Amino acid sequence: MGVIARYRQHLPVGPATPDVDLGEGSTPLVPSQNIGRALGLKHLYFKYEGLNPTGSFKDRGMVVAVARALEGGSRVLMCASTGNTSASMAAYAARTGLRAIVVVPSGEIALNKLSQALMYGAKVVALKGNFDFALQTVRELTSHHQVALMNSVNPDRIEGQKTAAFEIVDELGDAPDYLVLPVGNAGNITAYWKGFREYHAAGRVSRLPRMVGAQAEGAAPIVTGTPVTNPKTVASAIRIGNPASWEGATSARDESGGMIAAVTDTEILAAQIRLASSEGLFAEPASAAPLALLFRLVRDRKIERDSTTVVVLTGSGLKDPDAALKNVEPPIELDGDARTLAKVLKL
Ligand code: AN7
Repeated sequence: MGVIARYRQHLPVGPATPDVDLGEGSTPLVPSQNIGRALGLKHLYFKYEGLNPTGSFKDRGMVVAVARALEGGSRVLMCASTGNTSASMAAYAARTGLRAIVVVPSGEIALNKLSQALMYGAKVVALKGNFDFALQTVRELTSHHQVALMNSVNPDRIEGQKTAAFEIVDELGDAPDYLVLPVGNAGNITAYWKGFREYHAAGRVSRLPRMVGAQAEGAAPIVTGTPVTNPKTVASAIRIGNPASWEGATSARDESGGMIAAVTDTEILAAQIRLASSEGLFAEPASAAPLALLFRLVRDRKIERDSTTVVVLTGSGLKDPDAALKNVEPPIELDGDARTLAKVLKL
């Protein structure tokens, strides 16, 4: 069952909305086995969004936005993307027979994300410039042509993405104390906050979580309070200098008593390896940013031991193996038999 069927009564869909479904959502909320204990946190969970059909959380919002675009008679979909949005949009367009055009910053997106968009049959334009320029260009074009804009400035995207907050509550029985997630274009933090508030208004939770957002130091406009002209980080998914949902992010932060802070690329890559090698969870660099921030908050004693914390792992590590492989030992090259193998392994 996809998110539309599971949360229909909370979404802007009606009897005339087409049934679009790739089985997105219902991702595992994995209790930490090792990191929580090492940090002294009793209730640490990972929301493993990399298990969505195209490997990131984007599918939750995309399924709703594509269903609504179909309902409204759109034939052509377009987005700017650091990779995951384009992969997701291309998949749902393929599924529904719509044309997909994706605009990505040339040379700036992970190869596996690009291969997804191409395999799903999208027309891919690698535009010179960064993501912010790509988004500006796509917004301008879609305002003059019969092409549906599928970035998270499309409110249907936010509606679908809020279902992740519902799932966490439905599983834990209440909202967590802290929800920690990466912030790029800031649609997701906006969506989670909306989801928690809606469940609160419906009496489904007794409290609201503190929303904690992580940006990369070289791409931290919300932390510094000014757009970044030339954003830089290893986490290409959140290499964004002027987030479209800036205000949604600061509202979520301020209304929840949370924070948005920056972590360095070194911290991100260290958190990514630790997550993979001590929990068996491989997430892309952007998804490791919130874990890196959590390490720092625990060190600074900003999180209580008995609090419930959920870290959102927004995308699969398989999306961008190149970024990860720079930090692990390469395979042992061997030309030999069982005896030499045993010797090399010191068994
Ligand atoms: C893995 O695909 O912006 O703050 O164009 O792919 O809601 O933007 C991706 C963003 C976090 C940030 N983690 O979420 C795109 C794009 C991963 C991501 C984010 C992205 P937002």
